Amino acid sequence: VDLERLLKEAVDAGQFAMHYQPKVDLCTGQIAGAEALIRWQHPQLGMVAPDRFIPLAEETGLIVPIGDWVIRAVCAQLARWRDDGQRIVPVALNLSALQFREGNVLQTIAASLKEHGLDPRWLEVELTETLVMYDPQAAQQTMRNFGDLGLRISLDDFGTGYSSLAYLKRFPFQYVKIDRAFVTDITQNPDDAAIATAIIAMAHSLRMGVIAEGVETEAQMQFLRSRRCDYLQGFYFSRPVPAAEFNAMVQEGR
Ligand code: G
Ligand code: G
Ligand code: NA
Ligand code: MN
Repeated sequence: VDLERLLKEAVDAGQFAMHYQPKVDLCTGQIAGAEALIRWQHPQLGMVAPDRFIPLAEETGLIVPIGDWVIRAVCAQLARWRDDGQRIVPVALNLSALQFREGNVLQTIAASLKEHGLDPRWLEVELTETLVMYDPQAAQQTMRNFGDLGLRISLDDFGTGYSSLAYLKRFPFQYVKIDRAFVTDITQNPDDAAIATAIIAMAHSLRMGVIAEGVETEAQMQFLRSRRCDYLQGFYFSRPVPAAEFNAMVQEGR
């Protein structure tokens, strides 16, 4: 199949949807936020995994219009929940390198927030270590602009790329996300346990919150809690789910 051609049509054809994965506060056990993750439902191909089409979208530049759609979709969803009188929590978007470097992503976000009368604190962005380190100077300026708008920024996939600890100090991140690679064997592998523990301590001394990704078991959750990790995200609590299901979880006070 010519996936690129199908991907080009997908935005206009309304084939994308956002799913939401809870971020859980390890002190209260409550849902404190969500990561928004795109899903592509093609009429013939069925569900196409993001791992298959996000890299293609990045190569072809289609990530810019798709990313703009994501921003508008998440803002519209938050506004709909708010207008329905629902309790809402901050939602984080993933930004790709191309969007971050070339798109008018900041203007798109600002316009979308304004259109819906949304306070910027309801929207967060996740940037990967690799994206930030590609051009640290430019990234720092762009991130300042995000900060000026009132958005909080997470450093995604921390520990898997080449990041300089000096940059970590200089960049305005509010959260660090410990990559799943260190979480999977955290209760069996002393090296992974040591790395995760060190990331938490370092982030806290730099006044950043810590989110552990890919938490799948009670034992991993207990370990992270004992090390004072702030939030967990992972299948242990919930997979990424459609908007209605996510909202139901938030309203139940889970
Ligand atoms: O659930 P998961 O299979 O959703 O996501 C796979 C990969 O696709 C992850 O690396 C994730 O960061 C990326 N991804 C998911 N949704 C988006 C999105 O809306 N924008 C971008 N740029 N990447 C996304
Ligand atoms: O790359 P990024 O961290 O943005 O992507 C999040 C990815 O991790 C998504 O594909 C999401 O579905 C996946 N994910 C979330 N929780 C878990 C988990 O507990 N285990 C595994 N294996 N994947 C997870
Ligand atoms: Na992410
Ligand atoms: Mn990640």
